[in-house]
Order: sequence, then C-alpha cells, then structure tokens
Amino acid sequence: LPTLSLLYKLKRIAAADDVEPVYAANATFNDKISVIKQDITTLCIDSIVNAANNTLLGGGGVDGAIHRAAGPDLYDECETLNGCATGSAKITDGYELPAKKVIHAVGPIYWSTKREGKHTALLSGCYRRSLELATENGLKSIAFSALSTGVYGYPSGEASEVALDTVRKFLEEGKGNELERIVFCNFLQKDEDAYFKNIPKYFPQT
Ligand code: AR6
Repeated sequence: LPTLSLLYKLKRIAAADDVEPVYAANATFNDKISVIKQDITTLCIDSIVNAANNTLLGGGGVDGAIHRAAGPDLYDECETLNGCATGSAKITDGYELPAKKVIHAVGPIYWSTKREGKHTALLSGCYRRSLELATENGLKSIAFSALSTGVYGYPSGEASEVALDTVRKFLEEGKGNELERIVFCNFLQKDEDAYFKNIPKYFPQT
C-alpha cells in the first residue's frame, strides 16, 4: 500500500492555500499512513476495523460484508461479547478473512448524537479504542473503514477530520510507536475525496 509520503508525490493532495495545518509535518508519522479505496474484506493486514452496531451481531454495509467473508465462526465469537457501547470497540479473530483480527467499533448515529453534542467524542472514541486494542494485542497494522459514514449518516468530511485528528493525537502521545501502518480504507469516492482534502491539515507534507 502506498504511504502518505508516496501519495504526496503521486497525487496533488489539496491546495496549499485550501487548508491550514494544525500539526507540524512529521515524516515518521506520514510514513505510517495510507489512504485507499478498496473492499476492506480483501486486505491482508493484522487488523481491520468494522463499523458495527451495539449488538455486535452483524448487519448491513461493511458489517455484513465482513461477517460474510469471515464465516459463521465470527458470529459465534461475537455472541460471547455481550455487545459494545457506542464510541467503543471490541476485538475478535478474523477467521476466514485475510486479516488476522477484526476490531468491531460502534460509531454514533449522526443526527441523534449531534442533538446531544456527543457525536464528535463518540466517533473519536471509536478510533482511539481501536488503536488501543491494536497496540494492546501487539498488532502492527490496522485498516479503518469509514465508521458511521454509511447508514449512520455522519458526513464524510466531518468524519474524516475526527478520524485524522484522533489518529494524529494518538501518535503524538507516543502511544502508536509499535504501529507500522494505519490505513484509512474507503469504499466510496466521496469518502476518499474527504480524506485527500483533509489530510494536509493533520499530516502535512514535510
Ligand atoms: N469495505 C470497506 N468499506 C465499506 C464496505 C467494504 N466492503 N462496504 C461498505 N463500506 P456502514 P455505519 C463503507 O453503513 O454508517 C450496519 O448495518 C461505506 O461506504 O457500513 O457505521 C451495522 O450493523 C461507508 O463509508 O456503517 C450498523 O447497524 C462505511 O463503510 C450500521 O450499519 C460505513 O458504512 C453502522 O452504520
């Protein structure tokens, strides 16, 4: 997968006058980041992050695709987990997936949580808890689906900023040193576009 440093060379990512960086450029961090548009179930990686719901028992969208590709053993393990709170995540094996582990994150439903002013903290919590689970389990790579941006209605631009900011802070805090690769795996063009627009703010070019 191309790293961010390579993507900067290959593509023109956002106009310099379009965004103000909120962090200083750091080549080490940029070399850990990839942005791709792909079916996440095909990734041969240590962990993929599923956009699950509170039951952790499957559903539509990326959740359905992951359960179909992983096979019935994934459902059986999920049944033992007693669900998961919104804004948090739990980890399972990957079973028939090429990914070793699946991290099931429960993103917020945008409009209802926005009314309470909790949408940003809940989405950020999903990214942070997923990163913690990856490092606690000795995993070196993680690929995030665009959590909450499907049926849960979180706008792609806003969601990408929460994701990028949370990952950047985690790395700045020195908590992600063991993580070699963090992938933002998009399925739709609008989500990939949102990442390419916002990346220079959080991971500026050196
Ligand atoms: N690979 C990567 N990304 C995908 C794939 C795939 N195979 N399929 C869809 N996406 P959604 P949510 C993208 O709706 O909004 C489920 O029923 C999709 O384009 O899957 O968090 C759960 O059980 C979008 O960008 O999740 C919950 O009930 C992103 O994945 C509910 O949906 C997330 O869209 C969760 O809603």
